[in-house]
Amino acid sequence: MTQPARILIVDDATDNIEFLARILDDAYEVQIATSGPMALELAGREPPALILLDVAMPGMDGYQVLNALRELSQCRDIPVIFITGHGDTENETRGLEAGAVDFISKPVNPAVVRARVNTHLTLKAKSDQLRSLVSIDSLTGLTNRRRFDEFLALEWLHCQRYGWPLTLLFIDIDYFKLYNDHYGHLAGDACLARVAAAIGGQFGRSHDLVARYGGEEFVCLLPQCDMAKVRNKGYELCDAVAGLRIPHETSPTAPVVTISIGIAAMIPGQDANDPEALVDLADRNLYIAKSQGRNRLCD
Ligand code: GH3
Ligand code: MG
Ligand code: MG
Ligand code: MG
Repeated sequence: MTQPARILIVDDATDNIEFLARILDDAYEVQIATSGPMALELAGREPPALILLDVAMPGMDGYQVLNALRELSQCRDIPVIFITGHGDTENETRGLEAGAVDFISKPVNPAVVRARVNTHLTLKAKSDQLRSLVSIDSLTGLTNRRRFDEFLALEWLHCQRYGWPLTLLFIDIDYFKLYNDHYGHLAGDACLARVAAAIGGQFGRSHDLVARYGGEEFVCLLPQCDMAKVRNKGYELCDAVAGLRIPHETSPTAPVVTISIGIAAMIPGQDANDPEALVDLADRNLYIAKSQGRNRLCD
C-alpha cells in the first residue's frame, strides 16, 4: 500500500484549520502550522506534497511564506494553494503571480478543496515523472548530461557558499573506437551499459552523482571528499571495470575493456569562478592518464 500524500495546512485561525483538516484527513496525511515561521520550519524539515496557505496571517503573511519557501531548494517545487478572502480578486492575482498554483476563496467549499488538491497532486506527479525521464540516459539508465550540467551548477554554488571542496572524476573507456570496429556497434552499446552499471554500482552515497557525460565518457561528482578517498575510489572504479573481463582483443592496453580517469578537486569561488574549470581540469588529467598508458588515473 502506498503512503497517503502529506498536506500541510497553514492558517492562523484554528476553526479554519479544523474545517480544512476534516475535509482532507480521510484521503491524506494532514499536517498543521499556525504561523508562517512554523510552516517554514515543518516544510524545510520534511517537504510535504502540497501546501494550503492562508494569505492573511499576523506577522508573516502568505506571500512572505511563499517567497521564503521558494528560497529553500527542497521546497521550491511544492505546489502551494492560497486560501483567500471571499471574492478577493486582488489577492488572488497577487497570489498566482507570486507562484501559487491555485487559490481557493473563503468560505471554503469541501468538494472544491478536494478536487483542486487532487488535481494539483496529479499534475505534480506527472511533472516529476517527466522531469525524471528527461534526466536519464536511456542506454545506461544513468543521469544524463543535461541533468548533470544543472546539478553541477547548483552544487558549485552550494559549495561556494560554504567553502566546501567539490571533486570530479572524468572517466573514459580505453580504445572504445577499436572495440566498436572489432565487435560492432551493438556490442559496443551493450559494453557501455555494463561499464555504466559497474561504475554506478561503486557509489552508494545519495549525494554522489554519476552521469553519462557523452559517448563513452562518464562523470562522478563527489561533494566533500578528501583526495586520498577519491583516489581510492578511482582505483576501485578501474578495478571494477577491468574485473568485468569484457574481452577487448584489439586493445593495446589489455585484452579486456578498461577505463582511464582524470580527477579534479576545487573549492568553488576560491580555485575558480565557474564549474567548467573543474570539468576542464579533470579532462586535462584524463588526457595525461591516457598518455601515460591508460587503465589508470591521474590527478
Ligand atoms: P581512447 O582510449 O583515447 O579514449 O580511445 P577511444 O577509441 O575510446 O577514443 P575516441 O574518442 O576516438 O572514440 C570513442 C568512440 O566511442 C567512438 C564512438 O564510435 C564510440 N561511441 C560513442 N558513443 C557510443 C555509443 O553510444 N555506442 C557505441 N557503440 N559507441 C559509441
Ligand atoms: Mg488568516
Ligand atoms: Mg572519449
Ligand atoms: Mg575512449
